[in-house]
Amino acid sequence: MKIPAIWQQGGRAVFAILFLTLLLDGCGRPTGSDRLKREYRMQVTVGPTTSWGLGAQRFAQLARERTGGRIVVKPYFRSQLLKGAQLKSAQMVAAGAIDLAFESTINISPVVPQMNLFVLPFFVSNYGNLDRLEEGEAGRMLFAALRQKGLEPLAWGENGFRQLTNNRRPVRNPEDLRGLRIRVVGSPIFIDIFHALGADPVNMNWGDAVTAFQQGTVDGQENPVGILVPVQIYQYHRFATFWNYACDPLVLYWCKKEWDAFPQDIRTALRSAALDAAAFEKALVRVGLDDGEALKVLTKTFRYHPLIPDPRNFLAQHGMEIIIPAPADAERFRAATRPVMHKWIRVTGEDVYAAALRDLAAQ
Ligand code: X2X
Repeated sequence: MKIPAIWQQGGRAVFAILFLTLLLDGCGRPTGSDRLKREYRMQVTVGPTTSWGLGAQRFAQLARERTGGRIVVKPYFRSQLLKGAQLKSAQMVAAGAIDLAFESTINISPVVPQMNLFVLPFFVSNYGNLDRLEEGEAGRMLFAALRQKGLEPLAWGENGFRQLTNNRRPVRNPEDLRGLRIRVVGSPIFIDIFHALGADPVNMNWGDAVTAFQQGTVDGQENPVGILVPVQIYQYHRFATFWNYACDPLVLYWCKKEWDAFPQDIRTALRSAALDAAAFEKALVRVGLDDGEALKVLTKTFRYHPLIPDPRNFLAQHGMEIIIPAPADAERFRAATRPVMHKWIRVTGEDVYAAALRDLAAQ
């Protein structure tokens, strides 16, 4: 039988376009007979062996188990889906180009400026405060702000308190920081903080940062131990200042349009998977740095025995000098960054800041 020419050419093209449209359809319009995608792509900024990366893998595993294999989440590490541009993740997930992310609040802050709350210099400073903010009115406001931008938050995770390391000298006070070239993330509050402290900040993506440490093009950096231990920061830097100057929660969030289209049973299963994976991940990053609660949670609830129960000691054993600033020096760091604090409260939102103060006061 002779196939009409129109069907052979134009028809085939239309067919191909239809097929591609179905295949490439963005967030919120799943493909396939059960309207679910074969794979949901998750953006993760760092590598798989960090606590953050382990949390992402645990979520993928629990998501598969609790949905009976219907939801397959694949983590893409080191901002691979963004070609390294970590600050673009919230924008890409909101647009549906990426399904979900396990992401630092710092990297969300270009889309949700309220997230700067946690990096107001020397504001949060301990786990009790951090928990009060996440569980309190401020946390609810931040999750509402995410929803407004098209992102459905499932759980708070944690990168941790950010600590300073460098290869020049022990940093105990603002004078010691003077002139040090410090790699910071590309969010502008970090440039402001390190300028105020007299350092010479340079911003770059995390992927480039690791190369910069290796090549010694920067003197130092600031990141939590859940990242610093796996990247073996002691190979590049001799001094570590534990000053809890900024905190860095993670949020596991999904493209809201896609999320809203899931059946209720899937949403329930995924939310419980996210909460459990995040609780595990939080305990991992806190172990050895809190009052002992994290180790209890890991061993009792998750039956998991961390390889490195005391990360500060581990860094010291690998040749690092650990510095904990004396209270008077800590106060001088705080005083030097006070103008930055005032400027960035306005960017964060006076309302969120006021809610945070109420959360902290409600002991
Ligand atoms: O870039 C960083 O320093 C990192 C990995 O901590 C974040 O994603 C904010």
